[in-house]
Amino acid sequence: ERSGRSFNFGAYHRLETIYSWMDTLVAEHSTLVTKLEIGRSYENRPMYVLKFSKGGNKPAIWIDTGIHSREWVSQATGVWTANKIATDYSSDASLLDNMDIYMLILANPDGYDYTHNRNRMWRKTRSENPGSRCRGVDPNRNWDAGFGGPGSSRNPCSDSYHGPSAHSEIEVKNVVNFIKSHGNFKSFISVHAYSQLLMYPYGYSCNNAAHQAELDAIGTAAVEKLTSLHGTRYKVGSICNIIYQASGGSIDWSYDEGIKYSFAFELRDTGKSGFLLPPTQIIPTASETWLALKHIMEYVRDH
Ligand code: ING
Ligand code: ZN
Repeated sequence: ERSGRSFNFGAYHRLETIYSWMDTLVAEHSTLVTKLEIGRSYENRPMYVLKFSKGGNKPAIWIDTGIHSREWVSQATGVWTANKIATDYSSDASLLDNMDIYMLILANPDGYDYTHNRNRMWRKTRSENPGSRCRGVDPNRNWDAGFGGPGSSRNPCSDSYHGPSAHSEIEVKNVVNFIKSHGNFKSFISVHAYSQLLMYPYGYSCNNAAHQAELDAIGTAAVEKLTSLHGTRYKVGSICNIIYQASGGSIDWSYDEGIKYSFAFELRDTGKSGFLLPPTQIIPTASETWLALKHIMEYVRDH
């Protein structure tokens, strides 16, 4: 009863509902979509990656949503996008003739469950911090890229706590292991909310990345397409220059690993509703974001 046709993409769903929707998606598009478990979370929840592939192991694009649990439009956009890829790209010639797409929709499953059951504003993982009453590490300050530097906190009670060491969080480590063992990712895209930004490295430094001009041009063109749908205005720039200095972020890590096309989105809105974006905005947000994602993915395919 949770088929692609009856699932409500315009609502926020609990973790278990998203897990079971994944199985339906795989069942309905079994020649295109497979579900991989890349590991378990701190609280032992499976971390599922949806692989969209027409066969073989092609150069690949990574998309994660929900690394910060309270940014609900991110996970919801991930669900809509996965369905879009499965339904649009099943039969016709497409991107998937040349590339595979991997989507981690619930990048922080323990946090996501916590935002439904305990605290809607929870951002971090749920790991215990020895010697502190406060739980959790910011999973976007925990990557081995300027780890522990400016824009991250050494206080376990802070929402930007970087953790005891790089990749201390099993949720981060699982992604690192997966990306490294695959070895052929060309693009790494991480989806947050909110602020309406499309960002590229670096966050740990305010110096330009080696490919700054190219990344800026891709981002600017992607955002033009995004805006064309509903008029939503986005800004484009490096993390440090456009939002704030932040060390230990995922796209800085992927970029320094050699994945040139590393981007992070901040979806709607600009603060009116913030993390509590009304569900009526999920489909408009996902639809416009898709135009930007498609632009980046097609560029990556052609370069
Ligand atoms: N913003 C991001 C954060 O982690 C960011 C901004 C993105 C920083 C990518 C570093 C790298 O603070 C939100 N809303 O979480
Ligand atoms: Zn975030």
